[in-house]
Amino acid sequence: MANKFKKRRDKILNKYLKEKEAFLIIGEKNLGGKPFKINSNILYLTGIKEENNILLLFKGKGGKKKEILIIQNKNPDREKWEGIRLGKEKAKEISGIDKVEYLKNRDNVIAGVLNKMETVYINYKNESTLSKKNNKRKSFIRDIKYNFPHLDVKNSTEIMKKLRTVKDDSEVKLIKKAIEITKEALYYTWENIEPGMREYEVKAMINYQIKKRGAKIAFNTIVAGGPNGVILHYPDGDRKLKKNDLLLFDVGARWKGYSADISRTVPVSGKFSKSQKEIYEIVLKTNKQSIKNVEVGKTLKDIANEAKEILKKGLKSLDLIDKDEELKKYYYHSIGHHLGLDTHDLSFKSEQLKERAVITIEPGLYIKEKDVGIRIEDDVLVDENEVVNLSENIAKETDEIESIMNK
Ligand SMILES: [Mn+2]
Repeated sequence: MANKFKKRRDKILNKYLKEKEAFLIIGEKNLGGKPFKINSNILYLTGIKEENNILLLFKGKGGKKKEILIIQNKNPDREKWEGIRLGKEKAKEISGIDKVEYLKNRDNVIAGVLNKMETVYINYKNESTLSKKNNKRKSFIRDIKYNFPHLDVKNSTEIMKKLRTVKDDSEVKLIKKAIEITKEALYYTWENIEPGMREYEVKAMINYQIKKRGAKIAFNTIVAGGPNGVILHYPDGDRKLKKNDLLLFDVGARWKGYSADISRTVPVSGKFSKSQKEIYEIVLKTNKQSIKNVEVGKTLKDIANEAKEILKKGLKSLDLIDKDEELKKYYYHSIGHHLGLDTHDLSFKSEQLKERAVITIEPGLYIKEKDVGIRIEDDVLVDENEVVNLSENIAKETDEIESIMNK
């Protein structure tokens, strides 16, 4: 079996690099307070989960394809504190890259290649973002620009987006597994919710169910009861759940790097009230129709506009709005995003969907006066000639949810 990471690198080498062009990805910790997560581009291209690694792909004279991976030095003293480092042999085995070097030789290795190149693609946006915050990656990129002034420096992100918005089979399989674990965690939690519990208890319960299954938490789980459901990124809460509350979950397991992203809204009592159900059905209808509306060639914006029409109609039928413009009072986010190694995966917002894209569809309604916040989110594969709802097995009909909760 050909190494899938090698296949991905080959795409870059074959399709995007000309003679004397190099492609350089610098991995680093995700800064800015987020939980530790490996640079997803490095992971995508090498399968290696260590931080600070550097991948260098290039075409030498005559278009000869070459790859070098630079990894953390073995360091027995540091390893006592931080854990075992991969080392060359393991790195070769996982990535399928024959030439692996240690970071201590970084400058020589890179100079040896870049001196012979004319163009280098690097992961940075532009000059102004480079001067903003300082970190290892940015100072390294500045050094490259300074030390190799002959190079034409281009942004590698466009190439990565093109690759990553089209999922291969192994990626879809991992997303499916992440969805399956998310489903099991949701169902366990629904069966065990009781009025009087605090939001944080429910959150701990669902996160534990995910971790228990060997997965990671893809993003900060949202568990928002009653009036808190209208806050889109509701942070950790301690509301004591009331019998008549709706409870909104936005949750995803991460399996081998790949994220699920699922939202469901359930009644704490195990039974939707009549008025909750009326609003729920509008969101559900929008969710289902929007999934049907997904197709190759459309943009997420097209799908969002179609969704808005359904939401408006529904709200009018319940006399919650009179005019179209009033929709934004009750619905104030986009319809979805690409999903993959990042929960909000690399993508072009305005680009037409391609075959094998995986996106979320997540309409909602947030009616403050009624203490009602509802979002129903599924993960969808845009496959050849059809749309596959990867999370179709996670209950979203009101009677299905009620029967799970009353088990
Ligand atoms: Mn989402």
